[in-house]
Amino acid sequence: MVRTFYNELADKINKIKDSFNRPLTLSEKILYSHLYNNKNIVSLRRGVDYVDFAPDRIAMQDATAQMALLQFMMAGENRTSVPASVHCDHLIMAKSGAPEDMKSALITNREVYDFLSSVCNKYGIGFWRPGAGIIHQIILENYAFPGGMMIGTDSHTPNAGGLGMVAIGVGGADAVDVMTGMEWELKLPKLIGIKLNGKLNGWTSAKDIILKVAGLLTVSGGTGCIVEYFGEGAESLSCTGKATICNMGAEIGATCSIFGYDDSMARYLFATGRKEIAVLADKNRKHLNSDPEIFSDPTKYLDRFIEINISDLEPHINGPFTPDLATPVSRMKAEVEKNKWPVKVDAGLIGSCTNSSYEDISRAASVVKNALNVRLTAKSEFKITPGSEQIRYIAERDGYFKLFEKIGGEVFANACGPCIGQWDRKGSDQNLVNTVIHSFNRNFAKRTDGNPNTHAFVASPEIVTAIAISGKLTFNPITDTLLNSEGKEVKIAEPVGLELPPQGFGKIENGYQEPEKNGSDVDIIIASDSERLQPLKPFKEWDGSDFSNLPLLIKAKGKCTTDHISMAGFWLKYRGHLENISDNYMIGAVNYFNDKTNLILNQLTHKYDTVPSVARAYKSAGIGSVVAGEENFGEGSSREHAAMEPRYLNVKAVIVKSFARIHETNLKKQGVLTLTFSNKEDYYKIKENDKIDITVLKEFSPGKQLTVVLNHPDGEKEKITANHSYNETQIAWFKAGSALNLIRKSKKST
Ligand code: MIC
Ligand code: SF4
Repeated sequence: MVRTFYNELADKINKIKDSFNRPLTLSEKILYSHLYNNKNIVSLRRGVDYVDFAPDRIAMQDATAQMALLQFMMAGENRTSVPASVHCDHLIMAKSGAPEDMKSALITNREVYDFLSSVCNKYGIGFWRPGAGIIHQIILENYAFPGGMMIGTDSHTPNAGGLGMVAIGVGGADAVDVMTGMEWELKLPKLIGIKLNGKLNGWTSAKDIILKVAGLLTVSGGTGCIVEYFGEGAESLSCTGKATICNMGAEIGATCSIFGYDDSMARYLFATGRKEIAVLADKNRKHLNSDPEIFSDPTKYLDRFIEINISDLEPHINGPFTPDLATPVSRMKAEVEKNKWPVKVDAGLIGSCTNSSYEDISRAASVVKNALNVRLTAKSEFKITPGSEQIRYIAERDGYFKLFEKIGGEVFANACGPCIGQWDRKGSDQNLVNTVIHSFNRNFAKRTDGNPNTHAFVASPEIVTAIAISGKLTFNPITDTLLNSEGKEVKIAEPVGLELPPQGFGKIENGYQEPEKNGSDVDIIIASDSERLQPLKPFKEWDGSDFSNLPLLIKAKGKCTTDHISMAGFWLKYRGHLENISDNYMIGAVNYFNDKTNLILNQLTHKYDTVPSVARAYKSAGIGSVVAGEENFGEGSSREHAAMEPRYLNVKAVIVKSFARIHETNLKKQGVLTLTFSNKEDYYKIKENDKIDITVLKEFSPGKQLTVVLNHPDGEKEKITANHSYNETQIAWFKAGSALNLIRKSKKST
C-alpha cells in the first residue's frame, strides 16, 4: 500500500498544484491527495466547507475500540475496507509494577480482550495484545509514514505528525464510516504555521516547545486548525521529539499537527526497520514538505503565524488541572507561592504515549546518573511507563532501568496507567491535597489517580526527573543547588541523551496478532449477563416534531472536558456496556446553581439527586432533557461515550457557548442536537427549573438558526436563538436518529 502511495504521489501533487496555481503547504498537499471524490477543490474554503476524505489507515485503542467495533458489527460488513489496528493499552491498572500488573490485567480484562481479539480476527483488523504498548507509540514505530493520512479513535492520534502524517483523532462512529468504505468528513481545517528558530540546548527539550505553545494558544486556540511546524529549529529536532509536539497538539484543540519530511524522520524509519519507506520518502522529499514560497511569506498563505526562538526557550511546567497554564521553571517559585500550590512533590512519573522515546528515557537516565555522581538520591517516588515493549526492551538492555532503580524507580506495564487514572495509588482514596509531576499530556482533575486534590503538573521527562530528585515543585535545576548525602550543596549537571539506540532496536516478541485471512467462521461471544459488554440497540429516529417542555438536566459551569462528562479510571471497565457506563454521565461536571458536582435538581420530584439518576428518571418517564455548558465543551478526549451516554439517557440537545471539535461531531453522529448560543450571555438566562422548547426543527437546514424558548417556572417565556454547524449530511444523521442508522439504511437498500 505504501509503495503504491509513493509511486502515485508526484502525479497527484502536480495535479493539485496545477488546479490551485499557487504554492501549497504540506497539510494541503496531504489533505487534497486524500480526497474521497475529486470535487472542485479550488473553491473549498478553510474553516467553512466540509470535505470528504479517504484516510489510509485507522487505529483504535481498547477503551474506544469496544464501542467502535460494537457499532461496526451493526453496520453489516464482512471486513474492514481500510487497514486498521486495535491496541490494548488503556485497561491495564498500574499498581505493583509491570509483571504483577500484567498478570492481573489479563485476568480482570479477559472478557474484553477476547472480544476485541475475535472481532479483529473476524473483520481483518490487526490486534496488538496487552503489553505490546500504547497505541500512538506502536503506530509511530510500525505504521506511520510521511505524507499519509490516518484517523484514530483517540485524541492523541496526531502523534504520527512527528513522521509527517496528517493523523486525526475521531470518535468510533467516524472509524466505522471509514471501515465500511464510506467517506470521512471533516471541516477543511485552517492553518497555523509555527516557525522554530534556533536550536534546543541544556535542559530544554521538544516537550517545552509544546508546553510553551499551549500557554500561547490555550486549550482551544488550535480548534479547527492544523498546526504546521517548520524552520531550522524544527529540522534540528529528533523525529520522536516532533511526535511529542504533535501529540500534545491535542491539548490546544488542534485537528492535528505536522512536520515536513526531513533527515530525522529518515533516521527514525531506518532505525525502526523501515528503510524502504525512507528511500521512497527521500525521493519524494519536495512533495512531503510545504513549497518554499510558504516559508518565505508565511502570513500570505497561513491563517495564523507564530515564531519561537527555541535557543532561548526555558523548560516549562504546565498545570495544575489544565495543560495550558504554562510557567517557565524560573518563575515557578513565585507562582507556587502566589497560588499556594503544594510545594512538596510526592511522585514524578515519566513515559506515556507522549514522552517514551529512547531520547526521552536516555535524557531522564542522564539526569539520574548526574545526580548519583554528586551523591543525590530521589525525595519523591519515581515511576516509568514505557510506551511500547520495543522501548521497554531497549531501555532495559541499555541499562537505563538499572539507573532508575537506584533512585527507587518502579517500571509499570507498557500501557497508559497513571495517565488515565489507572493508577491504584496507595492512599489516593483519602483525597489528600498533594502534588505530582509527570511527562504525560493532560492533567485534568482526577486524571492521574482519581483524587480530585492531586495537583498534577506536566513537564519534560528530564525536568520531571530532576524535580522528583529534589522533591520540590519550586526546584529549578538550571540555577538551584541541592543538599547531598554528605551535606554539600551540589548542582545536577545538564542532561545529555541519544536520539536513537546505538545498538539498534533489536528483535522482540512484539505482541502482534495477524487477523485470519478469512474470518467468516470466527464467532464473537458476548455473555448475556456480561457487565462489561453489551450489544447495541439502534437509537430511535427523530419523530419529526419540535422539542417542547424538556427539563434542563444540568447547566455545567466552567471547564467541562470529556473527563468531566464521562470519567475514565474506574469507569474504563464499562467502555463496552452503554447502559452501565451511563451511570457516570456528567458526574464530574459542576452544577452552575450550587457549585457542586453530581447534585442536580430533579424537576419531577423537586429533590436533588445525582446526574445519572435524574437523567434515568426523565428517561423512564418518557421525557427528554437538555444540557447547557460553557466554552470548549467536551475538550480533551475522543471518547464517544461522552456522546452516547446522553443519547442513551434521552438528552435531546446540548447548548453551549462553544464545542471542542471531536465531541461536537460525536454528539452529532449519535443524534444529539448540538447548538451554540448566538449570544453567549444567554447561557446565564437558563434557570435551574426551566423547561425548554427547541423550535423550527422542521426547517432545520444548514446555516439557519434555531429558536430556543426558555419556559421559566414563573410562567415567563424567554426566546433566544441558537446557531448550529450542521451540513445536509449531518442533518440527515439527526433525522435518522444517528449516523449509524443512516449507514444501516443505505446498506439495506443496496
Ligand atoms: C485520553 O488521553 O484522554 C484517552 C483516554 O486516551 C482518550 C480516549 C479514551 O477516553 O478512551 C483520548 O484521548 O481520546
Ligand atoms: Fe494513553 Fe495517556 Fe496517551 Fe491517552 S494520553 S493514549 S491515556 S498514554
